[in-house]
Amino acid sequence: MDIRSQFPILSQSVYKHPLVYLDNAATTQKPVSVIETLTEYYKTLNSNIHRGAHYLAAQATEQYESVRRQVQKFINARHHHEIVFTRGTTESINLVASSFCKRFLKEDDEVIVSGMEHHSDIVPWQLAGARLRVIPFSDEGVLDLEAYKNLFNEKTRIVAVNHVSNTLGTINPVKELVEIAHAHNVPILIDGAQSISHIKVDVQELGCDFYCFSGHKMYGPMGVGVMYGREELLNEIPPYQGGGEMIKDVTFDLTTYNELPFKFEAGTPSVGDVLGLGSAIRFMEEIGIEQIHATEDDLLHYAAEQMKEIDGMRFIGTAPNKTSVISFLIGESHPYDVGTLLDKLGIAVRTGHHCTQPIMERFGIPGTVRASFAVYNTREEVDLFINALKRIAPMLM
Ligand code: C6P
Repeated sequence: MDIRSQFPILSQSVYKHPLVYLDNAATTQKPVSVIETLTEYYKTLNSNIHRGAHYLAAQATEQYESVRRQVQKFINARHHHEIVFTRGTTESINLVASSFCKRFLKEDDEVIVSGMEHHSDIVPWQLAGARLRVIPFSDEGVLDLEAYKNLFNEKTRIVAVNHVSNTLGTINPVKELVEIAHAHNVPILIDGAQSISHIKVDVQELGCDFYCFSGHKMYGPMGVGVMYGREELLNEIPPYQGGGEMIKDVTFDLTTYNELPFKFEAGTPSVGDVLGLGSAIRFMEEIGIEQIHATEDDLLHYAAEQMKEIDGMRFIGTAPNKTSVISFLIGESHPYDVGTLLDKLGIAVRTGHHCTQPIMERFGIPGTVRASFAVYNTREEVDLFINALKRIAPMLM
């Protein structure tokens, strides 16, 4: 497959420079197949699912449910009803935090998170009333597992950590984190927003209890995400939102809830986006996750090696096991200035705290510049990025 030609958005110029899109950790671009799935859905299939007694509704329902099975296979979940569609990682974690804590959290109970969590894996637990205990990490961006073991006590209710840090790129040792949590009889949620498009995810292999991710970071549409949960736990926790579809019977005195996964899918879902997610999975499977990882890893090392040679370059996050994310600063210059100058040369990166303010506090910095690669990026684009950095670095020192 000619990967590049699948992404029409990439062949444009900005400020008279070819666009070099290196903001893939924020969102990936969409291949033609995903775009066509969305337009075809609205041209030929649009209808409300699980309800209508007509042809279109039946077709849309069948396709929506077939994507659930596709996701089940993609992450190797045991049952298709363990796959809940949400609007994205943020909603998935809010769902678990709210429902799990309603069922299991008592006053003064604790949730263990890591110091490198996205705000989406911090704030929902705080909203649910938990006290947070935090796993520290080294200057390279590696979690301190000994410190982690010492955070458990009789008040620990759940652990919530990311698989990959969006700011540091670190791939965390999820299997080990799961084993340690389970040795303490504590369940564990994994935020997979930054792993799902880069490395193989097998939820049974990992042994985690919840796994959350977004479609838009894996070549799919915005507005759709997944919350995987182990059947036993999903049966134990209450619904998140009330409304249509999530009920069995409603009276003014008592409501009973639908079976899994519908108990957690209140209201009309984003059907077209779910179908688009199915297309995105097909796109990834056609290339193969190993090939995706190999391409991105090559770009990561090719870029990092050349960046090292630039005066004033400071890397934030140098763990040995990383995905294709490079966070950096040039001397004492503000990340926003670097990002703005790169933008004027056609290079799209993200600047700021990346919704991980505790990481910035840990390093005593205002933010970073972040370049992140996807499977459609090329060495030629890295060359343009490096040339741009070489041009702007002297202006900032
Ligand atoms: N990180 C970034 O530029 P949503 O917005 O719901 O799709 O994903 C939230 C989220 C949760 N966890 C991690 C590790 C993430 O990286 C993100 C989203 C984007 O890094 C936008 S802030």
